[in-house]
Amino acid sequence: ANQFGIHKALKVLGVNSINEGTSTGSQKFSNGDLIDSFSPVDGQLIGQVKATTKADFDVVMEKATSAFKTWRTLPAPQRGEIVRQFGDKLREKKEALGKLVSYEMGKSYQEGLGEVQEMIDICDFAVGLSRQLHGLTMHSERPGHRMYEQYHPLGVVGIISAFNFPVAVWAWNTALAWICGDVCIWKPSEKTPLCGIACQNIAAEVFAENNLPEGISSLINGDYKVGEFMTKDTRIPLISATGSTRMGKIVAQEVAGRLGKSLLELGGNNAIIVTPDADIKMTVIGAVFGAVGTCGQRCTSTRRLIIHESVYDTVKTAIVDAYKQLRIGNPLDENNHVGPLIDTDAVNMYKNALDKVVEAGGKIIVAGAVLEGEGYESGCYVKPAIAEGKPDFEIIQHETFAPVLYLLKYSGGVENAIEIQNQVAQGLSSAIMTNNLREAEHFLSVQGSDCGIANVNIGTSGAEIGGAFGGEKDTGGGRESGSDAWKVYMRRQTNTINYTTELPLAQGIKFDL
Ligand code: UN1
Repeated sequence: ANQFGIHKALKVLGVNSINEGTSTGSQKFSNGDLIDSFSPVDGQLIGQVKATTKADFDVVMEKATSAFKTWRTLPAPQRGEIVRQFGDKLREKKEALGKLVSYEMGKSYQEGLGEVQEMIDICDFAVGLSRQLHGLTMHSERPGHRMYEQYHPLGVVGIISAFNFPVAVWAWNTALAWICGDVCIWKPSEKTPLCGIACQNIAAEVFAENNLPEGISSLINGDYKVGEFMTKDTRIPLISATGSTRMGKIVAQEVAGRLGKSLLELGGNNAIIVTPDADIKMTVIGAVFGAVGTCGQRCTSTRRLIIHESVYDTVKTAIVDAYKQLRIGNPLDENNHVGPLIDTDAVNMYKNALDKVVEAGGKIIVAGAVLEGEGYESGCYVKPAIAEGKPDFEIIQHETFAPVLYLLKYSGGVENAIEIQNQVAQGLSSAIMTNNLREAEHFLSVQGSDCGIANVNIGTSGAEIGGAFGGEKDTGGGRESGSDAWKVYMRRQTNTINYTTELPLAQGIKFDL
């Protein structure tokens, strides 16, 4: 991989062969076992990270709690200025970080850069927002009274992120939480711990340059047990977790048990509806990128195409042809479209999905395969596959985090396609390809898509940071990133002020003494 400048990137990012996995900023320490980070690109050991022990975590909590007392008193626009500096550092290190994301996670270098761009964009968004943490004013029912609401920071925010967006999802959370006056503790996926080290190094530099206390940004590392340090800790009012529905249900119960808040961004089972009025060329681009981009490992990846019977064969042929053009290989080589899956467990899930769809009576129309030979030594490279099936097949109800696309046929009106689309447990992203206004509006209406994201003439993946990101049902209900997602990182307070010499009671109650 070094021909692609990986060693230089690691150096720029301050990632060593052995790294302290616990950090409160410039202070780094860690007493847990070593976590290995192997690249799915070439199977090489990139580096190791020392996991966080409970005792290490207690130090982090102490620093975070005390840093919060300082950070919350900084005016929000000044906090925005710190986030602006962080965004500038990300711009400087964009190529290096994009490369590490690509090498450690396996997505294409272009997508690695795109992910860092999302971090930069959310910083810009947060900087502007730092002057717009608006509440409302209300009219009091009593004379000489004023009522308004204001937003205060929550405190320590715990972030648990997944391997597939190893840096951006942290930034969506942390940039907003910071301008809101919160301090953050981040546990990245144990499959991409070096991305965590790199990001924390960048953040630590900014806080140190501004003489801000340790603990505004902290990093912990390890498996779900380290995540539990946070979910069980009553000093953490909000846990933001991204990952599988299985993980989300455990986190939600743990956090709800202590009446904490959780922000969940879990699995998707995203579909594109292709109607008789679809632009086929656009459909093919949207569907193919959605299904094979990031090797099918986005929570917004396209898993199902629900195609009208009248255009079914045309769409099928066009997509099968497009799959023939796909180049699979080292994602750092910009000639390739598709990189590896994250690890061999993921490869097994991919193989299992293909077996299951055949067992259920489905038909494979683009065969899958685990690639072997030169360049594929890691054992993580697979061929994107397409299968035809029925909407209610068990396996099609599941999110398989791999490039397996299911083609489903519908007949009659668009409402039939919408019914198929909505009949899965997940509700993240959805799309319709149509030039028919009635169909598009129906899809967006109350009787339409039940997902958090519903697009017209765009695929399911690649949402912009400016909108609220998240979904319903098994997707967890959380919203991150743009719009008013910031509100979840703050506590709301309603204030009523009496500027008279009387004390009239609300609801007209008389209480004479
Ligand atoms: C994720 O897969 O967890 O919409 C996030 C997209 C990206 C974010 C995906 N902007 O595909």
